[in-house]
Amino acid sequence: MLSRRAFLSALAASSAGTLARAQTSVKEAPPTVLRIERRSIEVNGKPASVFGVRQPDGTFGIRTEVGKRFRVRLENKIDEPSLIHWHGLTPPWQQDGVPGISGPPIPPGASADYDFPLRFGGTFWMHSHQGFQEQLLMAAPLIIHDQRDRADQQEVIIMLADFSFTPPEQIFAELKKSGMPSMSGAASPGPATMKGMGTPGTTMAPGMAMDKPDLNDVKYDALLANDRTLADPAVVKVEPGGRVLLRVINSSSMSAFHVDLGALDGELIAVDGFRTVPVTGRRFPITVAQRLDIRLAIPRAAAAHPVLALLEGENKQTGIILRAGDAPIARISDTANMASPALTLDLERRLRALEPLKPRKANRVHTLNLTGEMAGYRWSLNNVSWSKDVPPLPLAQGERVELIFINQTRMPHPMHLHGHEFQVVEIDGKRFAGAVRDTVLVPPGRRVVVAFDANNPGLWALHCHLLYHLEAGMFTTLRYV
Ligand SMILES: [Cu+2]
Repeated sequence: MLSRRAFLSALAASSAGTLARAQTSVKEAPPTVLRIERRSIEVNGKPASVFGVRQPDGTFGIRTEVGKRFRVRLENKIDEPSLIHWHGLTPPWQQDGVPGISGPPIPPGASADYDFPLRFGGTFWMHSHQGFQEQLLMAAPLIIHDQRDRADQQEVIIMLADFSFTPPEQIFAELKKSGMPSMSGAASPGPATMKGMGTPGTTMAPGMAMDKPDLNDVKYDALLANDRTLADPAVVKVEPGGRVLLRVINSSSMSAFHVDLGALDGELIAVDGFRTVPVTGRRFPITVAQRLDIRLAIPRAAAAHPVLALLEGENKQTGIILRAGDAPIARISDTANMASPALTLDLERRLRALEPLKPRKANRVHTLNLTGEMAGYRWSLNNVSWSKDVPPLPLAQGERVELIFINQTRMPHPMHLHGHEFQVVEIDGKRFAGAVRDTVLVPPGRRVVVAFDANNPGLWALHCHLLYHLEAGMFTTLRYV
């Protein structure tokens, strides 16, 4: 039997769609075509060449339904190899879209086919896992509708991103050169605050008092919400008195935000696609790669309701405007009056999964110390920077596995496991049945434990989702058959 890997690479190497067609019953609709493309946007009044993942009719990403199969033909229309990861989904491992782990990248002009069942609904996304393509906005929504969607509810997607006119290779080179690149932001430490910063082997006891965390390695030229800044924000018409479901996706390479609903109360109903006991509030944290589903009741009066995203630790912001009726739209500055605080685990501690994992003792526990230093920009797990020679973490099918993340650095790290949803079960020694999700924030000095069921055998990536940390080696794999 042709392995899936061989199957995908055969498709990638030739233009043959024949294999896929042979597997497809005549009655099935053709697969959704997604194209990896170059496109132009305008940022701060200047043209920018970025990437996109779009259907032939221009739709970004995919909206589909739970219970359907994810049947996609991905076409590479750019002049370099690429591969797309379906973030948060649980495909067979060969279709997970991580070059060198799941399979080879798609060469320019070639395509690859995907076909697997969609087990659950929610807000997901897709992004390149190849090189630094994600920094050039190679990301798109992946929405799986389910019973949460109501006919009387308008869906509004907000894709957050960070943007720089500096090529990402140069950003990375400068980070590696000094650990404090010239594009380093206001919150970046001067030499006086560099002391003790994550020297090799430095350990910090979980929960110990931390100095100000080190945030925002990269100073960006703009923060985007649906490709726009607040100078010319996306304006979405909403019904006065109507209901809105915000699907917020943080597709940033490096930037975490506080989502700020202004005067509106929001009801958080899901994180990373998975339902939680609803939490009402006006401000919700979202680190890199996470998603928030927030229900809003729009007041009856005509008004413009900004939904802002405040960069953690700084006074930069982006956002969109929900416009109810013919309300005038006031210009909102991309600079807030004051810097926002760093993200904390206060919300994470309160979140409770609506459908938690069955309580069960872990069969296997892996401890992952998040390690590294700004100097030389070396990032690692258990002091090992990723290379092909690093053996995968072992586990076995059917096991309940717990991953203990202990952040020994001064930077927050959003940790993402591929191919499985996990549940947050402990923060700093306190057990609880927290949110089911796929990416969890581990702030400096903190200890976070997640649990998952080993029910999707294969070779899977496990990494920090900050793009330049991942590229610098804060990445590993796990494998079981
Ligand atoms: Cu990191």
